Amino acid sequence: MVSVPALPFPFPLRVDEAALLVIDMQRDFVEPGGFGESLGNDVRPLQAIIPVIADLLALFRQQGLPVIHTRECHRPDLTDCPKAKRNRGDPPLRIGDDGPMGRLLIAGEHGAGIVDALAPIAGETMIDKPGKGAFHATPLGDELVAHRITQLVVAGVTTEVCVQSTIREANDRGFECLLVTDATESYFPAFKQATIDMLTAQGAIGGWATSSGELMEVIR
Ligand code: TIU
Repeated sequence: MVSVPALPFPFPLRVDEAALLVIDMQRDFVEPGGFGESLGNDVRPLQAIIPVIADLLALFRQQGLPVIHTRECHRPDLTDCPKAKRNRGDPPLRIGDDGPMGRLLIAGEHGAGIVDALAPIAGETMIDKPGKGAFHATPLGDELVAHRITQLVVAGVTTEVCVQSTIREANDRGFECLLVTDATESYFPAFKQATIDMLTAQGAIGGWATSSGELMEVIR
């Protein structure tokens, strides 16, 4: 066990039981013309975390530690997309509609792919998820148990939507989560901070938070 400086108190990292979980770093959320922009968001601020996640990926790969990526996406026939999700709000383009990067949030389309700088490499796990939380209707939980992973270092977008949902799902399943604060971003800065505050309050009721610098120094 090694101790990572974190909020609300040091995270007891068990390196042999930890994985890096990179959530939904897809063009659809961080590039113009995708799902995130169709919801009315300025997606550009999210691009700032790409180099930070690239550094985390490089270190985990160099150390031979497991890496898991997720993509929020749906089958082309939308059978795994609830009407309540697709019909929400009044966006110009909905899930499955044609956009400049292909059909929004549809598996296999360019927009649903991971940004080039963070592309998975051979041996890394990819979880396609129809929900916000990465455990809902996916094999993630079974994969973690099979590989004896008990701790998740969490990065990706967006902090208060898919990242927070996933951390809460993980927490209820007995996994310990360390959120890397400069490796996650939201379209709403106040929501990012509120998420960090909510998760780490009450003695890490949802999990811990640290910076990439502090984490990487300990792992190195
Ligand atoms: N809209 C928003 O903030 N997020 C999502 O729809 N999905 C994820 O967070 N991945």
